[in-house]
Amino acid sequence: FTLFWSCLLLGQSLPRLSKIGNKDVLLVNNAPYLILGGELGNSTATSKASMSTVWPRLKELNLNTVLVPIYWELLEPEPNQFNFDLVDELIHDARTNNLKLVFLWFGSWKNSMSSHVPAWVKTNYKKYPRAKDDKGNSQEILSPFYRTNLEADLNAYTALMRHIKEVDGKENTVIMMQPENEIGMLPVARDHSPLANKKYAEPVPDHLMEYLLANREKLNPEFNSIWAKNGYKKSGNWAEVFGEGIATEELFMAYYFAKYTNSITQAGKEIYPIPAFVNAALNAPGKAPGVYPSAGPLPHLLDIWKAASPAIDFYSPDFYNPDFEKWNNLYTRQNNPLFIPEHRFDNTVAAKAIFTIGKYQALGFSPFAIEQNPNVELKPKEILLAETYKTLGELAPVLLSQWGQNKIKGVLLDKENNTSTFILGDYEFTASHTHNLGWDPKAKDDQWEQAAALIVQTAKNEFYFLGFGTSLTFKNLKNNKTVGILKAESGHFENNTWKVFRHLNGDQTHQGRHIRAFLGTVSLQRFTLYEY
Ligand code: N0T
Repeated sequence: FTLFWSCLLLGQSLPRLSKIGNKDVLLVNNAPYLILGGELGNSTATSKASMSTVWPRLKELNLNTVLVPIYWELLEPEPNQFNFDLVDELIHDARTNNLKLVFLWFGSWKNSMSSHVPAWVKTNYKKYPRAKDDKGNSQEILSPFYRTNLEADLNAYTALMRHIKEVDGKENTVIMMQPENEIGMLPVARDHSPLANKKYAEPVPDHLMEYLLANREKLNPEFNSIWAKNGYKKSGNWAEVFGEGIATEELFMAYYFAKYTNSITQAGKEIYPIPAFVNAALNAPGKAPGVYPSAGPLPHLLDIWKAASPAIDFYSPDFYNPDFEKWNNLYTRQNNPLFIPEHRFDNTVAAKAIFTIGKYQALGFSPFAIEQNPNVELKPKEILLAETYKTLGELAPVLLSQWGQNKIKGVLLDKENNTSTFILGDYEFTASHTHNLGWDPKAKDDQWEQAAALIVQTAKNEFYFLGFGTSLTFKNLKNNKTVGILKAESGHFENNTWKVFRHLNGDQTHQGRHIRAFLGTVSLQRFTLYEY
């Protein structure tokens, strides 16, 4: 069965990636879909009882999608004996709760380690060899260089995909797959097992060299500089082409991790071709390969990953690091679709969901450990996320109708970056943190709570604004006239129809000078502008 034929037979109704204008979009049941997601903590989805209080919590948070691990050790407790009970319960309960699923395959690797492989793999380390450090010590990391490891993982993953196809091929509750989780090499930059050593001394594979040469003009600068330093050598072993040292060792590992993961993904897609992505633990700045989990799909390795893993649709950053915008900019180069499968569930997630969808028109956003403690009352950060997802969900049809046409902008504001300008149609907007208005005593604080807004243009002078902690002022770039507010309303959508809650004027627009929403709660507004 080739990928081509399974696509044809299953028809054009499976979840798939497409484009609207110049942006990627996920199609689910043939319609554009925005993932308002959350990822479960690692051990939550291991029993029906454990999930029972979680489902209502996910509904309270207004998620439309939940990212859930499938654990190899529980799926295949004995070789080739599969237990699909958990998978079936998850699909059934997700449907009952009107939620979609993204499955995370905790297979060979989970946060670098092979902690989720079945006991029969763990204990049979002769048959399923481990990566070794430079002193020959085995790590609890399956070596990507051994066919037996690949075949065992591939056998389980394809059994899973076959099962999903069988039980969900029509309904499409499962919309994407994440093969493996945060792949990474530790505690040294490369595997020193016998086969790894052998491969390291062999020539860089031809097809990788061909890819790099063909894409030479578009290579990411961080990778390009490694290759450039060694004079863009076209052949030789890894150290000859890229230079001696840990930077090259990381490239080498990235290639073989990517190739292994690609084989699994490709085999899964031949059975059931839904989108697949791989996530990365971002490297802590200033740390060396081997110290941080290395060789995953990190920005400086994406050229290698792309060359070796054509079956993987995109690569995603997990956020436990600062510099949100910087990393997202790195992950949106070379047309990589942006999806945030994990962000630490801190007080900033609501702002970042709004910003990510506004600025990048990302496929979606998903805080990690979304369920928190489902038995206690919602905390402020959870309430704000719930309001954000509800409002984004209502605005989604409008957003998706303007997707990829330069009609949507997003801003993320704090004390350091407290204003931002952007252009929509004839207008230049200035977005400013509401603490700049000087009315809030908190403006004197050292840190400002993060504010965010997205603005979508729906007609020449008509816009929707969604967010908090932001004020907007305007300039017309086409003429020298002053821009005023013709009308401003807060409201919401009911069955895709705009319902006005309040007509906003007076103090709420600073007597016609700005559009704004204070911190603390999500506001959805529609406004029109005019010139005088
Ligand atoms: C993430 C999560 C889960 C100060 C950590 C992040 C999830 C995995 N790993 O809770 O384990 O399955 O994908 C690793 C980054 C931590 C960096 C802390 C920096």
